[in-house]
Amino acid sequence: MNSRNLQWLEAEYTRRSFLRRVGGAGSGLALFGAGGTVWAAEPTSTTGPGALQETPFPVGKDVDSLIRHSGLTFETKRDAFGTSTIVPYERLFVRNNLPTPDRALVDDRNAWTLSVEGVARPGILTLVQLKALEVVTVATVLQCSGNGRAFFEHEASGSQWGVGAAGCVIWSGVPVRAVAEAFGGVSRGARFVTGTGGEELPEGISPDDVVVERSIPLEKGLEDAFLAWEMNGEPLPLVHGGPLRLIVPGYFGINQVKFLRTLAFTPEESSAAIMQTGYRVRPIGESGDPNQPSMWEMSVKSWINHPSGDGPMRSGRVMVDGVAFGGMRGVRRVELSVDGGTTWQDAPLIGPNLGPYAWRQFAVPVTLERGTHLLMSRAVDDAGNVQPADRLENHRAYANTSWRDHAVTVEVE
Ligand SMILES: Nc1nc2c(c(=O)[nH]1)N[C@H]1C(S)=C(S)[C@@H](COP(=O)(O)O)O[C@H]1N2
Ligand SMILES: [Mo]
Repeated sequence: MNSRNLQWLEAEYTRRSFLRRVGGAGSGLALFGAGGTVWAAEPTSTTGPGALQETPFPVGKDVDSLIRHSGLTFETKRDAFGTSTIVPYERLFVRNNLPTPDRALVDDRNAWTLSVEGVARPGILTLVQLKALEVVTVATVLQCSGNGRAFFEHEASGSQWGVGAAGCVIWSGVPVRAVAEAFGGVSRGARFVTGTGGEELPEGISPDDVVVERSIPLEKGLEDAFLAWEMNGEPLPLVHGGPLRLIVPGYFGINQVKFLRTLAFTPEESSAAIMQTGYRVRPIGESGDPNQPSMWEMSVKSWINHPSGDGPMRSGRVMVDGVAFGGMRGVRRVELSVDGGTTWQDAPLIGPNLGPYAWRQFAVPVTLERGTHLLMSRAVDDAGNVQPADRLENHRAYANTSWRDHAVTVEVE
């Protein structure tokens, strides 16, 4: 089997949660059987005006700030990012390939164990022990590979994310390098750092078909990847991978393995489907192949958050704001167009610079007269790379950075 299983799982989950909601056959059905990790066991948020009793938003999420694509995928609305750089837990997007593990996972965080392989002396460390090794605090953009998929035209399967499968978050954790050193150093021949998620896997399917296991180049892993237990000042929430998660600054979301159980220094990339054939950039209609580019490094991108284009506006002065990031490097500047990309003006960066992996926000006041306006932003990274006008067409609709696609249409009355 191949990575199609992941889509099957999501579709199957959505079907079953629907059956559960309407109380028909399959009511209360556990996707993975007894003792399994069942989304149905996840407490749901039912407060707030937009809350629906039967919509399983992860606990504590602000239902008015999120778009629910499925029981496993929640997107931040364009107008819910605000202008203070960090996206709080309540508004941060969620993307799970598998059902979120049971809350029991975070009952005793410090007892969580991490198995370390491909080092001189393989072994296990508890979270308490990891916390005593070394600590770094880093702000990064967490972004799903499929963010911007909704703007592709070939009807790629998967969540139809607009701009909101992304957020800027501050993490604390221990460098991968320090963990390797604690076990006597990386084994000879290792070329990758491979992280394995801690979800319970369904029976009767080969683990490789469903496990969330990803590899990144060893140099990157030793340079600045780390294992995080804290997010935005709080113990890492369960839906975001608590108790422990791999963070690879500047890389796409899929590499940020949640519920990290194993950290291995390996000679080859993981044999998991999501590494071998999934998360590969490939021409439309072609199947996944290990020779195609893997979804690793992100590149320069920006978009406008306000005005969001939802509903008509009054004519006059309006503050246009949005976010910009370089992916693997900082942002040099951002430009704004209010005439569909014909002319551009400078969009000053506001707020703190939290390092090359964080996003910057920009804000520029403009005056909009009555009529229809097409607004867009275009960022340039520290190396001079310019955000492109057009997306790279690809089968899975990944890595959309097109400034045209991310434009907002504003009706002014
Ligand atoms: N263990 C595990 N890690 C995972 C996933 C998952 O399903 N399981 N999803 C990945 C994907 S595709 C993305 S985009 C990010 C989403 O992170 P978030 O849910 O914290 O926003 O986590 C990644 N890490
Ligand atoms: Mo993702």
